[in-house]
Amino acid sequence: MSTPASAGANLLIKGVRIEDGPAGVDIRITDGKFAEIGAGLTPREGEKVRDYTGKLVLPPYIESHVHLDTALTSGQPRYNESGTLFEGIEVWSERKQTLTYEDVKERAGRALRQQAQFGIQYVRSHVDVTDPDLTALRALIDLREELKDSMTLQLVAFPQEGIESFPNGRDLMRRAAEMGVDAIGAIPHFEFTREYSVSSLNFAVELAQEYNLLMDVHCDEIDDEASRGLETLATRALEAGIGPRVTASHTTAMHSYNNAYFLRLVRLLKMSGINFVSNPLVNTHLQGRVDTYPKRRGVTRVKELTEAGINVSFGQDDIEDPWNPMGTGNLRDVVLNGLYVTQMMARPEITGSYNFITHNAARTLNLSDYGIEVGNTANFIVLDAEDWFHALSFGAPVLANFRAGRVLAECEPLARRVHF
Ligand code: 17E
Ligand code: FE2
Repeated sequence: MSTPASAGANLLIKGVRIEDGPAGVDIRITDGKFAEIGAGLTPREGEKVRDYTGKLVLPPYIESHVHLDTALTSGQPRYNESGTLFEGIEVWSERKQTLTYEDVKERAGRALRQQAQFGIQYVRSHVDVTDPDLTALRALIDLREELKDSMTLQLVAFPQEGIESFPNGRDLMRRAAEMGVDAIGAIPHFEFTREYSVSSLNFAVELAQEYNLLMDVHCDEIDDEASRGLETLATRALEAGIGPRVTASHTTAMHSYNNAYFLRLVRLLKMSGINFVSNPLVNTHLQGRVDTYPKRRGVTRVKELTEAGINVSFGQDDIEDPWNPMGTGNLRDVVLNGLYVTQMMARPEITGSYNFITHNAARTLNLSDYGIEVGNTANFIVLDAEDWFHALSFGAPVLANFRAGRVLAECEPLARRVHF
């Protein structure tokens, strides 16, 4: 009798280090769940064994911020010449005119498989809903269902061209909520006026509460130090008591805030309990574009937020689209760039940095059943390195990406030879 695809495997993993724990640990997986973790476990009958002696095991990577509807469209119909966020939005608006259901599904499916190769299993994708036909959303809702045994996809109703500033913007957001998104978005810095910025956030918070959805707002993604969407979002989240279910993405204006304002703000941010996603790779590319010299880096204050005990994760944002000509989905590039640009280069900051794309991101996504613990579903990755420091520094490949004990994606170790 053949086993159904969703049935979990029985497997013994030998000789690994789990996160920053000791080396030489074995992991027993029974019916697709972590059953036993310890040294010197012996194989049972019917159990497959994989010897990964000396390798690193982590929980799967989580992509906490990407735009799958725009992925793999770079150059269509033209390239973003200026490298600004705003030209990217114009280019995408042109590409949107030719969007089809099949087109979105094919590109997003390709991007997701690329992500799986790099050790990702959970993806939060923003989906542009400023489209009267909601084409991308229909495609991604179907893809979320079709791939659910392999990848966990969260969808955010993202009003790229505004809620108050786009024709029928509120209605489109409401239709998206009805269709079954996981989270409500907003884009306060792109609305025509401050009044619209505030009212769009009020509307988004009310909609999220009405449909009991998470929130993830593109918030203050601009080098304007006067962009103040974040304080409104955090205040509404605090007052509604939904902070841990709310995320502020990008918040690049925080880079330019004066320190006195930031000091006042950080108290509110802590009280609210909201999460942050920084996209350091893409925002170092998009921000500072109207500066001469010095050019601002435009990355939010990850170090200070982290030190204040606020949850921050890292995202890729874009895979070959109008906002990033490059980008593979490989989060290692994002973490490496993020550490350098935020100057989080002290030893514990480097060795703990996998949290930006694992546990911190799990908190942002409000995931349960995540992590290498007895009783959880056996989702994990194996890296060709002895520990995270070396995995990050050398860009170690993900040898295998396991979901419920089954291999989703794998590759051979790199064979390097030096001839001197
Ligand atoms: N749209 C937006 O408003 N900001 C971004 N960084 C991307 C799309 C990628
Ligand atoms: Fe984004």
